[in-house]
Amino acid sequence: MRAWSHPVIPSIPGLSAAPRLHDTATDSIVEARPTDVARLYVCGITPYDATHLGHAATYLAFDTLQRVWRDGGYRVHYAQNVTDVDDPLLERATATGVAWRDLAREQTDLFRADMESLGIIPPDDFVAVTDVIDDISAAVLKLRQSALAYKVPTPDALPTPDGPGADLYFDIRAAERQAPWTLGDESNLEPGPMLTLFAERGGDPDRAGKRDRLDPLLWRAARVGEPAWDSPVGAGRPGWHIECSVIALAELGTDFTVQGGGSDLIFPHHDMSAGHAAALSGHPLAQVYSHTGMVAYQGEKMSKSLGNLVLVSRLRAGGSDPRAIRLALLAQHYRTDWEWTAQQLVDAEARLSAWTLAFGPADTAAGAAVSAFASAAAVVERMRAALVDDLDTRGALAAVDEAAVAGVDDRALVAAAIDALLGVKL
Ligand code: 5CA
Ligand code: ZN
Repeated sequence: MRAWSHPVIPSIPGLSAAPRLHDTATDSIVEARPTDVARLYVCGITPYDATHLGHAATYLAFDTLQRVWRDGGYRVHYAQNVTDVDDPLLERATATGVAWRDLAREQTDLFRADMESLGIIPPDDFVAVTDVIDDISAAVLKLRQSALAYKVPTPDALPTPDGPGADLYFDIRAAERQAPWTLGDESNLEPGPMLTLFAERGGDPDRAGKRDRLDPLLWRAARVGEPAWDSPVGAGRPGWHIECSVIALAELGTDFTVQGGGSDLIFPHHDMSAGHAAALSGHPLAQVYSHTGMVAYQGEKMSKSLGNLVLVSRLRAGGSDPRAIRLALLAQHYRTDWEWTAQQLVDAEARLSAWTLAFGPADTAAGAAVSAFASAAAVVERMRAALVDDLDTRGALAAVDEAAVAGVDDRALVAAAIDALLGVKL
């Protein structure tokens, strides 16, 4: 599927080191050093409501990672899915009387426009689940043939030519014996909280007939009034986690450099996607599992289901400069949970003005200090050192803030570094 246009990224003298990133699987800081090309997968949106600042913060974190890799001389291969058929989207479409495909198309278009306005690097492969249903059903069939998928009686499923339709589940215990996976050893997690998270995040621990309460759905058999596709595992549609395993493996192969997303996806989504991928390929899905903190608003995680949203499109329509939105998000550490306030945007606008005055094109900088003497090259190195240190954007911002006060010997170099590394064109 078409993504959105690529920002123009200048190159700057010198090279970043390979970034060090927090890895959720080992809870340690590791070097995300690509062997050849840096291969990145970031879980995409479920397009039933518009892009909010939580989404933007997550995609911006992985945009920053890509900028650091590129600055280090690495090529990047980036893939992202769009969950354009899933329960929350179908429920919203029914509730609002819109055809689910139209809802998905409209919201994906809005997401593209929001990402482009924020200068986010687009994925090379932007893959809608509805475009790869055959690949997903083939993967489910393979799991079934390896005895890692099983049927659960499904009285409300439509009958198939071969008998009653049935949902298919992944057998986590059997899969663990056959191909243990990296991110999750969910048997080590406390069962209570894990069951709660599973139920809150699309799972069905109380479904009768499952072998383990945490076994996730792989394939949902066709029901009256629900979208379904014919397939070798019966008419139906994919479960959630398998889509990301299949798309990531197809586009990036196994053992790719970084699997990313918000921390709300650690369990069960990334755990189960890693499990499916290991079962399908015999290899770990990724080398590093990287997760962003949750952006809150009005005291709760910003989420489409709660409706406490600050939409990127609404801020833009209200006249906010997308560069200021970007700077407001970069002023937070990507791994920390934080709460959005309008003041953060005011502060970011002030920062953007100060930077424009100090480093922007000369005509807007009339009146700025001319006698300045911090080394621009040293500022760039400070920015690089901060960013390779687990994407410390706040450190990079502080380096630029100080230089804006002191003045530098090469304004254009700092402006180019702000553009290349932070994605802000002054
Ligand atoms: N389609 C699935 C992933 S396969 C999904 O989670 N979609 S989503 O639209 O709910 O979220 C898209 C991305 O934004 C995910 O990486 C998610 O972790 C992240 N995200 C969602 N809400 C927030 C938030 N409040 N703060 C930070 N990141 C968020
Ligand atoms: Zn995903």
